Amino acid sequence: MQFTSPVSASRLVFSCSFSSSSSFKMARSALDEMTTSGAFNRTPSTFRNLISKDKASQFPAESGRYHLYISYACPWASRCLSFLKLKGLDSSISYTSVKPIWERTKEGEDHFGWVFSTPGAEEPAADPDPLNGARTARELYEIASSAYTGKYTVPVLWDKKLKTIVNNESAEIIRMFNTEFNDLAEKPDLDLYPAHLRPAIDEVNEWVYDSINNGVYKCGFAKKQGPYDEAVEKLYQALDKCEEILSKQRYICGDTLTEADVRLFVTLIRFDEVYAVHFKCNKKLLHEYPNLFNYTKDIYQIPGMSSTVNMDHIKKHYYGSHPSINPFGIIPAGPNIDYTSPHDRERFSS
Ligand SMILES: N[C@@H](CCC(=O)N[C@@H](CS)C(=O)NCC(=O)O)C(=O)O
Repeated sequence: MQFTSPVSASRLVFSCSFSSSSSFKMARSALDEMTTSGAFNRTPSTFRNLISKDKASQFPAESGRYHLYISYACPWASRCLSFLKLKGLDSSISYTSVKPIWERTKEGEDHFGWVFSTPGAEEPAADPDPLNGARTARELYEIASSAYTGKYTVPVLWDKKLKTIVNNESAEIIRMFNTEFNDLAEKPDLDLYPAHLRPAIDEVNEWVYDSINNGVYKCGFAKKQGPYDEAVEKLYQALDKCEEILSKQRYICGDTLTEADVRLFVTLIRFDEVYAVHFKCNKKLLHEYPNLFNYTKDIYQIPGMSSTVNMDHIKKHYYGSHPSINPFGIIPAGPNIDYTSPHDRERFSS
């Protein structure tokens, strides 16, 4: 996915996209995003406004004004939560996770999606919607726009003041968290998208997104052998390329942690526990790649990062929310990898 150039924050940019295979008013999920050849085809996010450090903008960076709705299961939402933690934005930007398993979002409709916990219910790491009392993520989109017909995805970056969705595209949310809240951040000097590394980061993001982040979904959601074979081949070529790069340097773009590492990490941490089985990415397991495996541990052990990984939510969600792939919702027992164990990545530090 390409990061689009900054959109004017003084204008609410809203557009709807429809895949040719879906009917106009029907609520859709990722499971419906198929081409006629049986390949998974992700549609773009639609709310694309930007928060700015410019106090005169429509969405100025202010403490306490914005809320991040996430699912701990979701890799895209987790990269936003990772930035929130790494930059030290906990006291300025609040967040809530939905429940891990999709439920019916409206009586009499076949759409299944994210739902919030209910007050009093014991749901570890999932809470009721503290702002709008919404039962579903779908309701947030309906509050923000009565004309919305896209998917009801997380992450959602919510403006408490204007009671609307600012942005639902993680690639943009992480950039805003990186730079626009520096007056409020505990780590204003941490720049995960520094100017001198931007071309390298953009280049890595492009192939990592296509072949790995989205690539695992293309493997898992393929409905024909051909698209699966193609996706799996690209996935393993890209993983081999990462392994090679990481045999020479600590991080994917050199000797410092960048946005590209966070984007890669969210897929790697889910790989052996979920994608290998659920999405049929089993040609080789992550822990069979020495550099990639140690790299994943290295990033997991950065202060704040482990709090973004809730393996219980991750496993419950994938295995429990895609009945076309796993009809009985059985959650496999293993492999329960310990990412807190020692790694060898310090060998690259000077
Ligand atoms: N491009 C979006 C993708 C977000 C996305 O696809 N989220 C998934 C969860 S992993 C979702 O909410 N899916 C709901 C659905 O398909 O109905 C982003 O990166 O922010």
